[in-house]
Amino acid sequence: MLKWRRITAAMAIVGTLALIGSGLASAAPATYADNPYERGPAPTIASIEAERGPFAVSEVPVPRGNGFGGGTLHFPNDTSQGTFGAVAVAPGFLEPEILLRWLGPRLASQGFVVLTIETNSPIDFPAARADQLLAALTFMVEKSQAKDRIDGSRLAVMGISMGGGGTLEAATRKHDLEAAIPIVPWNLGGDYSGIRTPTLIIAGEGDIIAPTPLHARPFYDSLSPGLNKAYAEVAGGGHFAPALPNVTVAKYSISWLKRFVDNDTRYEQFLCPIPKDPKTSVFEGNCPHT
Ligand code: 9J6
Repeated sequence: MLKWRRITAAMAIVGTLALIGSGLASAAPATYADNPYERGPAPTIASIEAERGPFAVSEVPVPRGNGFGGGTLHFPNDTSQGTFGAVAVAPGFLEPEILLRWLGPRLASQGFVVLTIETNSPIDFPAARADQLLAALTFMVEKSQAKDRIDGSRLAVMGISMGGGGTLEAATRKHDLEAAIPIVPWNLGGDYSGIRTPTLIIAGEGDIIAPTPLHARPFYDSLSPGLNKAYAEVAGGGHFAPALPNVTVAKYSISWLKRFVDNDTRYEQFLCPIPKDPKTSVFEGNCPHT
């Protein structure tokens, strides 16, 4: 009996020490303890508009194969803060990867591993681009040079034009993606009510190749009412605006990825309430995000 008392007392001491220990741990930076996916300092308008975020990045070419046409892998050099979410980005019809490569370091320097892909064929339609976005994510997680830097449970897709159509198809097929960002999306048909992934559609007000009344707008309207979703139209933006570095595309893409891939609510301020941004001609969405 006495022996058991002693053991119980010893366990109580161990338990107390453990509690003191965890108390000390929670005195460490509150942000890290609250959200293990948070990366980088508190954001500001200047930080989401900047050409580069806080992480130095590396850029390595990826050869054709693995289900997509190769491309460029961009990743933060820092391995001290744990893993990052991963984002695959696809170009549009006839577009080479070089046209969207700017998004690689722009997003990766904020704390993501990014693969800007070349498509198998320049004339691949959106369904094939969806296959390739998903193949690129698998490659990133399983084989890429950055595989050890990636949290394979936090993946996202983006794309321009037919790559945006592919983004919508990829999210329709794969419900465990954390974020989807179709940019000036183009596709035939357009019922995306099956998407369960938070989706930000970025369109161009002056797009005459994928006119918003025929593409981005009905795609957005088809998304489920309960979905975390938003629709941002770049004021005066044409179809090829995203082929050059574009601050509006970048700042809301960074905010959406941070909010939904990293669950980083510090970025909610840039999305909700819906921005009154003179660089956008339309901005809609549901808030607050859940
Ligand atoms: O830039 C894009 O990916 C969409 C361009 C659509 C052009 C078109 O109508 O293609 C039909 C084959």
